[in-house]
Amino acid sequence: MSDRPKILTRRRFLTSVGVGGSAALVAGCDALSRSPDFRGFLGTGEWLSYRIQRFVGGNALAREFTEADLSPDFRTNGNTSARDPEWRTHAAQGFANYRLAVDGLVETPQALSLAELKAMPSRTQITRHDCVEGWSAIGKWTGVPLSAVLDRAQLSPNARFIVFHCADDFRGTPYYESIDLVDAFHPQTILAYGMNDGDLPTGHGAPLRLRVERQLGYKQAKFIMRIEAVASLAAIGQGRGGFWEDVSSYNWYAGI
Ligand SMILES: Nc1nc2c(c(=O)[nH]1)N[C@H]1C(S)=C(S)[C@@H](COP(=O)(O)O)O[C@H]1N2
Ligand SMILES: [Mo]
Repeated sequence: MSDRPKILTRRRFLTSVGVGGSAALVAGCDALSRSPDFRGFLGTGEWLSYRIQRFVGGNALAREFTEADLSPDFRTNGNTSARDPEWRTHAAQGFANYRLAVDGLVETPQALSLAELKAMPSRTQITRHDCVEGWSAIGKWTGVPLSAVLDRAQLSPNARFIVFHCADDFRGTPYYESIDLVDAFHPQTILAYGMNDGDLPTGHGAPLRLRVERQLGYKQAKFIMRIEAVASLAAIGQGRGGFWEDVSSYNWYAGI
């Protein structure tokens, strides 16, 4: 059986539903849409793009590249170091005593050393980083799938979002980011401790940074100290799911 009719049907469907139709169709089909704090801070267009990308794209993979595509110079952006005293102590000790805290709505909170993280399953991927400011770079990232870390901590049934607390700040306001569980368990979502076959450089977020490959640069949290599972983002920062979301109204869902 050919799958051509299916494709045609889907294409016809996609071109035939208007914005109103899509909105009606995508609304209400899962628990997320019943989360008032979540719906409340997404703009109408952002909410639609989130729902349509989830509905059409499903768990699609971001494009992966080859060694030949690697950018000779992957620039840094945002903070290139952190002020948190705990992070500074760890940095001075080569992160030998660093522990990633995994807590919040989990059955078994964790405090994982880099050695423990490196002993877990690992994934290496060559992907393109797209910054909202208009530059892109291709890099090779190695890390532990976030899913493996979350499985180890055992999410509670009411966990809905994963929050990444970072060691750096802008004028005293800590950097943080958050993603939903679809992205958290996506196979290309990793906590990277390696870049381009070496340790993750300080400027790129040592010792650990997020790669969530289907979203823009500001979601790729650097200098991660703590991962928190929550049911709602309302009580974190100013409640919009991330530093730039709070201070500059960036979209929480920054799908590429
Ligand atoms: N903790 C933290 N994470 C961060 C930032 C930051 O300033 N602090 N900047 C973000 C932005 S806007 C981009 S484009 C990327 C830059 O990553 P790079 O420095 O590895 O290029 O990190 C993102 N993650
Ligand atoms: Mo960015």
